[in-house]
Amino acid sequence: MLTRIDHIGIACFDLEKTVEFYTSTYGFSVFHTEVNEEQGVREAMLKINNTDDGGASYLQLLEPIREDSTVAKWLAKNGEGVHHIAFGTADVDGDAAAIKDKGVRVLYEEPRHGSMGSRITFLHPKDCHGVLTELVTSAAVEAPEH
Ligand code: CMX
Ligand code: CO
Repeated sequence: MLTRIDHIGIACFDLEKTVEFYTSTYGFSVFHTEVNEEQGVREAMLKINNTDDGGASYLQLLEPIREDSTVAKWLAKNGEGVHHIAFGTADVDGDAAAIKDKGVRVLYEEPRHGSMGSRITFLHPKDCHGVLTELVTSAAVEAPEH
């Protein structure tokens, strides 16, 4: 079951400048930073609020680290902006399988490594009314069977 907005992914050209905007304009603070080699990004997670499922909602600011990263390709085409939304679940495997059964393309056969030890997968934007959609099981709210 999808129980929270886990994060909104925002693609940017310059992570430090974008972090500076979000911290000085809104008063948000950086909760975590990480390089995800597999996804081809470096990122800052800004925590907005905790959620009643034991998780939290974040902004995920993303800067590509390679020219062939999906985010670099997207920035070249669109410029900076909202890149994806992510829903949180205690069971990314089960929810991804159920959504696949409804005819939506799930991009990974097995969930991959995401921020802060989470497990993530993506749904194709063309099957989601133009929205690249991520499913996340955070380490904090992982179901006991996984
Ligand atoms: N949101 C909405 N639509 C998108 C999109 C996005 N973020 N990215 C691509 N599209 C659309 C394109 O506009 C294009 O549509 P048209 O054919 O109408 O022009 C279509 O999807 C194909 O796009 P493309 O530019 O040819 O890109 P690819 O097919 O090579 O890749 C996708 C698209 C979704 C498969 C790829 O971006 C992907 O695998 N994404 C998942 C991984 C990811 O985004 N990682 C970074 C974030 C990591 C994290 O959150 O931790
Ligand atoms: Co994300």
